[in-house]
Amino acid sequence: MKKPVKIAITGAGGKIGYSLIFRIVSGGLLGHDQPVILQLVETPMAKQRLRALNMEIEDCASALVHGVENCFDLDQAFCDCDFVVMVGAKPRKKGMERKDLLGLNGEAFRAQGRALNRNAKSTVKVLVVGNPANTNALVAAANAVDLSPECFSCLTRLDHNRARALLARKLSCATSDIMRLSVWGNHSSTQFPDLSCGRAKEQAIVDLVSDDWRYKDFVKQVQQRGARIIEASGASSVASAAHAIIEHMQIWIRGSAANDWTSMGILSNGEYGVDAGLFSSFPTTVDGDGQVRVVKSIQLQHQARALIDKSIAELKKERDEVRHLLP
Ligand code: NAX
Repeated sequence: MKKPVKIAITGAGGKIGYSLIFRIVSGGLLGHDQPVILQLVETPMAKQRLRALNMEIEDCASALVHGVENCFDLDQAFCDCDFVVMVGAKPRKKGMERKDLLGLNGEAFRAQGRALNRNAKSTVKVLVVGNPANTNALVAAANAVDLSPECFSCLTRLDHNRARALLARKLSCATSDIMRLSVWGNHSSTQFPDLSCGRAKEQAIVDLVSDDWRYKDFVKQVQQRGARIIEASGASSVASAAHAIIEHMQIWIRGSAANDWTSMGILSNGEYGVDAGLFSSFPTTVDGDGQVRVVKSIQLQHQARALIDKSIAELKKERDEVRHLLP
């Protein structure tokens, strides 16, 4: 057996936490030979829920679980962590503006970024899921002043998977036949799912669909998939989000598949004209050693450029609203 690794999950007592944790417990994230120590991070209000979760984890009798700690203190939560999945975030309540939510969650992510800085390993991989995920990632990474921003990413793999599944259905092929999709910008309804380099069974997807479908129906359906789920179930995606978290982390740890890429929210260094310093989704590849790289040389048509610019404008606005939380 290998040495256990420490994984902290914020918002562990919530819905995504419940879907995610048991996949980790059963080896679905790091493999069946990798023991884990789980740091379950929550607000004190969720104490009772964590107690129930602890009993259920224990009742799995998993040989992989070498420890479970309930953490209400951030220094304890992130001490020597190898991986952190930041799911915990407050939902938008009635009467609250998006700006209020940005500020409220931004403060929590500032405290978490500072605590990561004090306690986590310098090699830690931190995935931000809680919304607004890109801007929360920006706040956490900026406040973890001694950690490399490359330690941070935010989740857009769910949007990537939604785009893949939609195309597989449209083109009557398997999702594994669909490759090289890109999600650009914010994890919000302005995101731009892009199939311009996409391949389906070795054919260029642009040759299989009309431009009208590509820039209107496809984009809209992916952008609004989350809202459709809320309409149908009354809550945002849970199991598909947990699945996307697992895939995002596995790709980040083991590398992306040869000839394919993924979508990840990462710190922009100005690639494709995205303002440096924003956390934006890009098409990315990951080396076997976990090094994330933005896919280069994609030719953006003017429609694509306009859609990306719209999402980046939203990210800039969000950044301006949390500027007081940035060091
Ligand atoms: P839940 O409301 O079920 O769970 C959230 C949990 O976080 C609660 O238990 C709460 O007590 C805890 N929490 C809140 N603030 C915290 C803090 N400062 N520290 C620690 N814990 C804290 O929501 P759930 O359905 O699990 O969704 C969690 C977040 O994921 C939401 O912000 C949601 O919008 C976001 N999502 C992001 C996705 C993405 O692709 N980036 C997709 C799925 C999901 O919509």
